[in-house]
Amino acid sequence: MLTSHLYWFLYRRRHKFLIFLIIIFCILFFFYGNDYKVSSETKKPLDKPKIISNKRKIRINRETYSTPEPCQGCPGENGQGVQLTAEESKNLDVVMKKEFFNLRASDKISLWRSLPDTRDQLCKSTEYPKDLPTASVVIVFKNERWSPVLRTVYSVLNRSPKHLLNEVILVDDQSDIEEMGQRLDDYCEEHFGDLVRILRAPTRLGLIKAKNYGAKNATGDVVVFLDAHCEANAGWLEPIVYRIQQKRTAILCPIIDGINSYALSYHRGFSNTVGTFTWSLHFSWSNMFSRIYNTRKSSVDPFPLEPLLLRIKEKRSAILCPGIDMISDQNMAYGGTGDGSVGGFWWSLHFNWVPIPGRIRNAKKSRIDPYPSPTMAGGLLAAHREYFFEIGGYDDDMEVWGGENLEISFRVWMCGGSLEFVPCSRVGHIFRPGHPYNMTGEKGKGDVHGRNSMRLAEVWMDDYKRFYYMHRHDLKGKDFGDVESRREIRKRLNCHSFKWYLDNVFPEKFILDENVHAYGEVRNPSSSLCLDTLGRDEKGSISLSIFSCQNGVSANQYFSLSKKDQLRREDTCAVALGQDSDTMTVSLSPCDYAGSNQKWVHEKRGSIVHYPSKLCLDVEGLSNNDQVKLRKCEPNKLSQKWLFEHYSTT
Ligand code: LR7
Ligand code: MN
Repeated sequence: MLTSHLYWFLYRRRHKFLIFLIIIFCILFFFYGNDYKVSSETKKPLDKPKIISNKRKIRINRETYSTPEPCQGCPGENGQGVQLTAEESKNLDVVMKKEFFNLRASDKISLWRSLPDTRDQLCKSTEYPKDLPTASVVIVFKNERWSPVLRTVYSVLNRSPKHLLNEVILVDDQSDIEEMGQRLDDYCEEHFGDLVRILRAPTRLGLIKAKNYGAKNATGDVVVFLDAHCEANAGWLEPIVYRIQQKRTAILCPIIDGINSYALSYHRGFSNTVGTFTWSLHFSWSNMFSRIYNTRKSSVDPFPLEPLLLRIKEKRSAILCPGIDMISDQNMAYGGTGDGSVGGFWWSLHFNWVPIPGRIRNAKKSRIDPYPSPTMAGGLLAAHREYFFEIGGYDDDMEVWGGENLEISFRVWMCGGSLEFVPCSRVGHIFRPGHPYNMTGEKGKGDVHGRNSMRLAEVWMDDYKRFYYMHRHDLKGKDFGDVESRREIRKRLNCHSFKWYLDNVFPEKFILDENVHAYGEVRNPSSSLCLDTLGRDEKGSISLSIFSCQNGVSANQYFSLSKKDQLRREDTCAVALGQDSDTMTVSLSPCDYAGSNQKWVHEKRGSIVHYPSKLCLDVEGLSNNDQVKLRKCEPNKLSQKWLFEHYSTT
């Protein structure tokens, strides 16, 4: 029966069989014969990078891997942003809400794209020895998408000298995205062979344990961690491994460039500032608002005069300011503003950027030398692989996200190493306003940052952990797991105290109850109203307000009266606003810019006087959420009496 059918098919319908074969061939060719990526979202073919090594029979290795040609004229080349058509922009908000970056724009850009070289000119002419430590690059990912992940990999493979790149290790932290499974394995096997290894986490590890897992499997001399949505820029690796060759105990961070989450444009630096003003009519710098940042189409040109002239030609009515670089008044060292920050922290144990302290800037011999930073952002760093584990790797009981960056920062400094930023190493990172994965761990009722930070405070911060618990009263007495093995590290390495770290590594950090006249809640006893920030974001200027006293449990009501006579918070100082000589209001502005306006005088249970205006803080007629007033001082007026929670005796 079967054979007679076959006979009929082959001999009677020979021409039809031929057509059938051709159709099968076409289908196969369509799926396998070209190398087009398929957009995960639209399922449409996309631009492909020109992969020269495509379809080789031999397995790719360090010798046989060859860098593809850049995709000339393709969207996003040279780090440009990508404009979507009206059609492509339909329901883009749905994509943005899920991914927190513009996946459609990313999918239009070649997996291997050219970037503007954002390094200082001096870096480009620096020559490094041939014989340097090799690097394993560990990239952990959870629910990251095809195009940003592969663009990260291509950027690393193509911008690292072959003899220095040992391998790239991708750690899949149980992603739920289908294309990142077998398809990724196949793609990497075919295009990268031995150069890229994919490890699949046995359970959801969270990024901290996933980084440990990747590093344990690495074999290079140096381990480099990157997020899975980065682009390594020209010459990024040499200065890092070179510095580690010189100093085995240095942990290094490249300078982070910004990749805009809407347009996927690549920008030099990211913590750019714009000029603003305080209501006291002082000029101040403020971090570039995302509204402005997100509309920039391209990165900054490196030449001083041309961009100004060009822009004036385009727009006669524009008044232009060049970005201001700093020249040290001590040793004339030149430092660009793009690299003008180091890592700091809030006592709530969140990371922040702070301007490079003068002492660090002045100690630089050359503007491209690595320079110390008190902390790091967390994602992009390199360490000697053995040293990384000698000082304790990451805390394997920290869950999902957060805290590990400050933990390793405090630890490396306290235990004899250093943390440094490397100006000649630049890596772009897509800054996303949210996370495409579940942020709740199993322990600590899902507050992973809270619990992780408790662990770090308990092990590394000695008594200074009080400031963390001031912000997180709710965590007092809560379970943070076993930290014995982490305390062991501190003992074994004979590490310094946290006080040593504050004194030596971060003397700029304001300590809320040291070198102060008074601190804590600031109460007007007659009304039981207290000074309060109302929880506003304290990065810029905010008004100083009042609210019913919370009896010391609200960090928003914690103020210090410093020995410099500032009425202040961590980074901001109270200043008076307004021109009226009888009443003024008060705001909190960055301490550095507040000038003499920030001086206050107070006696226990007495008034708080704004020194320059001689006016007194007054709550008369005010209620919850009002901005506090400055009025003419009246010696016995109850609404002008204030009491700090604590007065220092020294
Ligand atoms: O459960 C998870 N498992 C993972 O593998 C959660 C995340 N991840 C992966 C994720 O896919 C990504 O590749 O871990 C990486 C980092 O996660 P992001 O990109 O969502 O984090 P982020 O960029 O918001 O977070 C910063 O802070 C984190 C605190 O734990 C980590 O230290 C991140 O590495 C860090 N990223 C940077 O510092 C990049 C530069 C930011 C600046 C400035
Ligand atoms: Mn990231």
